Amino acid sequence: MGYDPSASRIIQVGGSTGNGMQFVSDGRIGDLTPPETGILTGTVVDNWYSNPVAGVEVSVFDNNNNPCGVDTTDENGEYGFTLNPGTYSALYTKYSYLDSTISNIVITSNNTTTLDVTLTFQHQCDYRVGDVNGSWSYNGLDVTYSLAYFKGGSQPMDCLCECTPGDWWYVCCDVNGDCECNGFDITYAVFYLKGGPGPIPCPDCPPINPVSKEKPKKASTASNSDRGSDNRSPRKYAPK
Ligand SMILES: [Ca+2]
Ligand SMILES: [Ca+2]
Repeated sequence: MGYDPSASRIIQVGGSTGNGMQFVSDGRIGDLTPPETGILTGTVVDNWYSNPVAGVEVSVFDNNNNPCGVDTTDENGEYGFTLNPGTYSALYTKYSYLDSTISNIVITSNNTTTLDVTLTFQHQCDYRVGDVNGSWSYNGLDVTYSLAYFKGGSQPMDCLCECTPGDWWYVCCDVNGDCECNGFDITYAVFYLKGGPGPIPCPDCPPINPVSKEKPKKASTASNSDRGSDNRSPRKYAPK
């Protein structure tokens, strides 16, 4: 295509001749046409603290419910897709959170659609209050076990769980209901064994199945993959 002084729509400088005269494009040149896609991006936060949630699986589906892609939120809770123009839905899933589906997401070419999502946290702590030795009952042996733990012995069994968003600790160790695992629980337990008040769960994460007679085959504790990239040491479990 040569230089056309009558061109009414000068969109893009397409090149240059040796004499300094520039070619112009009328917009029909394929490699200058922007890609016909749009961006879907956003941040996922929890409903407790509005903190970013990492490790959320985001799945996008088209109008016919065909999967169009999967992304996982990063440490900033961010995700993103490049999509053809159209209408989509997105499903957000993570262990310890309720699934969320957003429909009628409209993607237009060369535009970014931002979709920030708040996921509702729902803890999955299945345990017996005070049962730190994994026997599925609470008695003096648990107090002995806790004492040994505080002196460097084995950790409480089967009850490391995410009580509130991002906060993993041994919830079965807390018997005085203050959402901490420490020596006060030993004191409380000794009073209990002498006829004092019974064990109280942390109100943030009482056992999800308090009447079950049997210990769950797979304890409530999430697998490492469920925990995603959160490798922080569990808080609130160290003796004080
Ligand atoms: Ca026990
Ligand atoms: Ca406590």
